[in-house]
Amino acid sequence: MNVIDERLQPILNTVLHRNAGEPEFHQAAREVLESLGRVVTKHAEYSEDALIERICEPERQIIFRVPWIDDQNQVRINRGFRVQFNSALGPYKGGIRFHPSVNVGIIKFLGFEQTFKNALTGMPIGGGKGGSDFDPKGRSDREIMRFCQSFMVELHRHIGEYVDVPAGDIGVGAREIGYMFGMYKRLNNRYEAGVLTGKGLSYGGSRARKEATGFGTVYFVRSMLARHGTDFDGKRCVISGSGNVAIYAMEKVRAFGGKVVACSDSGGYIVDEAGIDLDLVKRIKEVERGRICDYTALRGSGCHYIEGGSIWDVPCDVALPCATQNELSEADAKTLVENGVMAVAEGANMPCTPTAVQLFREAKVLFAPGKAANAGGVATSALEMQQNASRDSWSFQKTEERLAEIMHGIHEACDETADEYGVPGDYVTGANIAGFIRVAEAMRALGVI
Ligand code: NDP
Ligand code: 2IT
Repeated sequence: MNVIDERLQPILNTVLHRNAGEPEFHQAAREVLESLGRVVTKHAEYSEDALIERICEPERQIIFRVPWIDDQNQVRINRGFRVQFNSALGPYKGGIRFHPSVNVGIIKFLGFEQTFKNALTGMPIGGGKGGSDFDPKGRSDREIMRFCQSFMVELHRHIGEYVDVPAGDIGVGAREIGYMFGMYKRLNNRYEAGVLTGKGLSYGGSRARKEATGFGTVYFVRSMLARHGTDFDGKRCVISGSGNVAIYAMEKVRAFGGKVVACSDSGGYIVDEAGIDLDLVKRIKEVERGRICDYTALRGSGCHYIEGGSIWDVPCDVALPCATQNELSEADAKTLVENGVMAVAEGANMPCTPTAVQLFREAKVLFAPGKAANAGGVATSALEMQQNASRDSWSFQKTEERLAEIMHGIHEACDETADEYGVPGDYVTGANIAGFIRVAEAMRALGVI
């Protein structure tokens, strides 16, 4: 575990005390604070006026009841959240997660990470996150619609194009965004396209938004590999998850000449040495909303499914955890290192445990933290806002070119910041410091609010 600067320890103590029982938020705050010792040494002004304490405290936290009626006519109750973390750089911006594990601590960690991630994109967006402990698995389309509508009946009071702009995350894609946008439009009686991003293309969505997070992660890895004199050509890749981020990461790895040999869902993982058949994964996950275990029967011979277990047992050159927080443990990191992994990039938010990250660092594995590597999704959301505000619609090519530029810019910012602060090659410290400085500069200008 890294040591934390003695000037920052009291701030972490306050976070731990004030947010008792929220381990994911503690973990995210500790990681950022561990990076900031070097900054307060060089720039005493950033620790004035309790700026760092303020950055660790969400501006607003909203918790609400979400009643809905299932297909058996039973009333169900879930809990909804929106944590509006920091609006120094722009309206709060961040996804909505529907998963039974959601609680206020998880949404807080995601909103905190989002603040620095959004700053790294260089776009005018603050940080926020929302969600519900609603479990969409096995729910009919009508149930999903009624849930999304009820969720928005409360959420609509707190969001807006200039206030807070939600998008998707785990369990929330274009279908859910469509139902939420429909209810928002009805309640407000205005076509405010820029209130949500990740919309479908038929009603104001951006081309390349669906692909953006996965594509962006792979663009980031390409820059990281190039910086170290190599590329994706012929590399074996393992990508966890088989949702939005994982699918489009697989697509881009393949386009860059790499071979994806394994992917997963929460039930287990598949290994296909010939290379994962992406069209089949898309059919199973995007069309049939099925399980990854269905892959083997549909694909025929040459592949196998392992129920449970760890996908990180599969040897690879590049590992991209794209499922959920803390899915890659210290033991997994050890296995990856023993199997010769060269680069690891977090497509998901905080998928590697702190001890796993430490192990990668010690083994000199190239490691890209989520707030840098997966920022392509939210960056393209900001491009969607830009298109909505100008009543325009860009081509796929133009949007993807902007995404590629932004990802390259994030890579350069992390790399140069790491050099400047005396930790060359440390993308974690580079990302934390570069993101922090952008937020801190704006907060200083805006006074104590
Ligand atoms: P999806 O819901 O599309 O896919 C999530 C995938 O991860 C599924 O394969 C799911 O399996 C698996 N998964 C989810 N929770 C768990 C769990 N507790 N244990 C094991 N597997 C799990 O979500 P996304 O692809 O959008 O999101 C994946 C990650 O990327 C998240 O960390 C998210 O915060 C992050 N992210 C997403 C962005 C976006 O634009 N969507 C942008 C930046 C980051 P199963 O179906 O079995 O649950
Ligand atoms: O974690 C994330 O960056 C997202 N879920 C995307 C947020 C967004 O507003 O597009």
